[in-house]
Amino acid sequence: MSTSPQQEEIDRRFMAAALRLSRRNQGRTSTNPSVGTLIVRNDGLGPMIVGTGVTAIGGRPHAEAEALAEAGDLARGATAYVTLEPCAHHGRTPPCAKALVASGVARVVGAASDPDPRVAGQGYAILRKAGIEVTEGVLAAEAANQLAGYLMRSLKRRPEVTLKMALSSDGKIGASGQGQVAITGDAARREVHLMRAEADGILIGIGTALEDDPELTVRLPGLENRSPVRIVLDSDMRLPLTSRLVSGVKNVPLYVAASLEADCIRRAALEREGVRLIGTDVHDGRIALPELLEDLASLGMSSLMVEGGAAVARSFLEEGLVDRIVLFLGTVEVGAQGVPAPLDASRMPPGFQKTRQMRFDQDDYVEWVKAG
Ligand code: AOF
Ligand code: ZN
Repeated sequence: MSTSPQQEEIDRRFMAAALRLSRRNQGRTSTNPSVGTLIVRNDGLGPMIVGTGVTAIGGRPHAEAEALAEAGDLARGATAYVTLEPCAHHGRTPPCAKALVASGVARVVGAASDPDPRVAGQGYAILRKAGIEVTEGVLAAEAANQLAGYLMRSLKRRPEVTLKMALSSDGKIGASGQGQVAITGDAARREVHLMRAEADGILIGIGTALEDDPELTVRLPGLENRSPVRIVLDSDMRLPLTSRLVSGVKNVPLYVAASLEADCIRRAALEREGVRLIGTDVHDGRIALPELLEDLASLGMSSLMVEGGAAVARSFLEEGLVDRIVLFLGTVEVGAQGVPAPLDASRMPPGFQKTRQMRFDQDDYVEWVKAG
């Protein structure tokens, strides 16, 4: 059945709302994606939302179950907007496709297809077989962006990697020997914390850990409990037991990725503090990143933010392991003692496309995403 241009517009509007809703639990549902569902009725007075759902913290119940429970009998004859194809498998919860059929919805509008082999088209097929009208692919690109971590982990067995950097007006990312240098303002800092809240992990190198002694937590009012797992690349396990990263381990998990041959006494000391070790291969003093990413994916991480420093950023870029680059361009000048950024803000790396540009007070924000 073909959809009228007016209906297509309505579909895009509600799918955009479902995608916004799905952000609520982004970073808290792994290994499940955070999905949004709206149940919308139109009884002649214009469309009305009668049920909303988002994948629950921890991944279950799924979004559809929540939205259908809220809609109750009002779901009969309604349209369901789902940001991901409804599941078709009996997992820890019954299949959402069957719950949609049982609810009596007349139409399902989906954004992304689910690559999970237990679903992979079968969710939509169950709906169609039951006589439900299905429209797929509405706001597919936006959904792919929103679900990028889940899709990357499902298809490539690694988390989606966002490289985030703050660059001074003279192209520096900090200054050696001076600890943390404020390059951007408060509004940009808050955006970074929001990005952290939506990620599953934040990664830095030992150089940054020693230089800045960061906490790498989310410190936004109301989102303090949304800090993702922290990971330090530290092949020789030099991270001090007195660092803020180690001190905060009771509240937010900390992983140290270290050489399999690193000192076992240091290892025991870190583990006693509650730090978790990931043994990695090291080639020429560098941790083997593809293997590490695979390990992080098997620990359940779908999205990873790489926050510093220059050497780590360069390694991820050189190995083609960056999917998204977020640059905050500050107005501060750092000067000659500064550490040069591993890339030029005026030159987008080949293979990337600009997807967003924003402003946070005096600071510019640019987002580049790997094409394809
Ligand atoms: C949905 N709605 O809200 C989500 C879905 O371990 P399980 O049983 O929870 O299944 C995990 C799979 O469920 C996951 O790989 C993906 O295919 C799907 N996620 N599906 O219908 C949702 N989060
Ligand atoms: Zn489901």
